[in-house]
Amino acid sequence: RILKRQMECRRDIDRLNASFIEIYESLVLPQEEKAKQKQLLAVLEKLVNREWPQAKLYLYGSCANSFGVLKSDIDVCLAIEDANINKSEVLLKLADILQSDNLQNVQALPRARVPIVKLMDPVTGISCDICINNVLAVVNTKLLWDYAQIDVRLRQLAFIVKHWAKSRGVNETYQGTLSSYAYVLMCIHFLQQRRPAILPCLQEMEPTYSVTVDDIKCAYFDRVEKLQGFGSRNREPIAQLVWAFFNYWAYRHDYVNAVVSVRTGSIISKQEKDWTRRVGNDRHLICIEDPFETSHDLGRVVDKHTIKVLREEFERAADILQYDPNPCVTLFEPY
Ligand code: 3AT
Ligand code: MG
Repeated sequence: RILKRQMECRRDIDRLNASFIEIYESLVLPQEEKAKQKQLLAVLEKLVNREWPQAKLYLYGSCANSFGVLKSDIDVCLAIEDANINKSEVLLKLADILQSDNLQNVQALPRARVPIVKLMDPVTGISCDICINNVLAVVNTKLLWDYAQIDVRLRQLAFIVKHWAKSRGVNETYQGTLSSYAYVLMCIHFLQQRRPAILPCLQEMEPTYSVTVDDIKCAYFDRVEKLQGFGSRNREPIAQLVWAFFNYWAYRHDYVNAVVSVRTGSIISKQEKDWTRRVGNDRHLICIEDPFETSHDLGRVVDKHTIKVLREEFERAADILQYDPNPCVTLFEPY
């Protein structure tokens, strides 16, 4: 009887694994979408360089960190080296330039937390946000991209977690839940912590890439092609990792004391970061350290109401994966 039960279990995991891989593949951005993004970037570059010949445009966020799902907007950073520029003026000028071309819905938001110009390109149908000199975001985009090259299970896990978070309405920073960037960092950290580890800690290795941005030194090992197969001693399939990820955030994470840190590849203490009490609006109820801007807690948007929502969602997901006969459907049910 025991053997029969074990074989059934095995079959269940195999089936669940196949379903998760299918979901992952359905979310991955097709090549032709990427080509369209490049095409739009080239159009924008031409327009921008007429006004600012030295300026450069960079893609960042999910269109460049390899965690982009179908139908994401693209994030563009306009980098102007001149230290004397006034960001709001540049933003308004940029909106003017774009408006006079045939781009649609051009809108400058100079007072947003990250000031941007929004637009829609009618040729490709792509919407786009352009910010100015947000170079740190370009660098953290590269870090995420580099991690994704090491083991395919990172992308699989992160796509499933992002898809879950969007379906369940817990991917809205302005409503007090977490950003996609925060979820990807949680996935990287989780895979750094598996035993055997599936991902290394790139910032603890001999740096091969180093830049200083806004007085922050960003350095890490970026020859990731040398790390192919790093996680191969760990043979956990994606279904098991998804289950363990939600189980960790539902029942095992120490919300009182622990900070998740991709920079060190470990858990560090709130005490050490002085994140033990509320300062202004930062409550530090779930702590995720930014890998470069280490004073920045990506969980600071979470308040005493939304922490409950989040934890209930983690528990719901963990319980579904444990007990539900058809978890791949229930997990992503709209809230
Ligand atoms: P979506 O597919 O658009 O949901 P994304 O990876 O593009 O995911 P966001 O649109 O939330 O994520 O953010 C765009 C990029 O901006 C991702 C990251 O490089 C940077 N970023 C976002 N939030 C922060 C933050 N709080 N601190 C530093 N960088 C951030
Ligand atoms: Mg984005």
